[in-house]
Amino acid sequence: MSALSPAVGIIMGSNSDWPTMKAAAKVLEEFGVPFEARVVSAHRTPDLMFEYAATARDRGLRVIIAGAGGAAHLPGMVAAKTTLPVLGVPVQSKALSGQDSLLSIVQMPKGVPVATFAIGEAGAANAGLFAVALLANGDASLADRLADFRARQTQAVLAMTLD
Ligand code: RP5
Repeated sequence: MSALSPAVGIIMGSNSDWPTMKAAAKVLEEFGVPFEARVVSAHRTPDLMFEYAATARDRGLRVIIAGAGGAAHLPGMVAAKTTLPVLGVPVQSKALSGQDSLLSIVQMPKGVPVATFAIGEAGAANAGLFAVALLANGDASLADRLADFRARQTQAVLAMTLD
């Protein structure tokens, strides 16, 4: 996390989600995007969740990445209380392997969107990259770093060999 005022808020329903959500934090760190990360639960800390979402824009956040597992209402409820873009990450649950999380997050009613990512770490990393892409719209240097990242990724794949 950076000393600069955070542009991205990473929230999650439990500290058990952190091993997954760390993948988003890692991406933001790599791109030098200031962020904050904390546990905010839709069901277990509903008042905190409302306050977090309602004050997010005034605190300077530009994007919220919200991860949750099971009955994963956090991204949708946060989206209900802010007009900031909310990126939802379905955390892999034990009982249903994250299918429950995915469907809970993706099936938002018309009018309150949540951008929904893949289940687990890949989804968290992509939510981080998507946050970078959103912020890069108003930041040419960040846009250059994102283009460099893509170019390096392309080169890495082109260099792949098989036994
Ligand atoms: C959800 O319940 C959390 O997002 C987490 O994925 C799941 C399990 O939470 P813990 O029982 O590990 O705290 O609210």
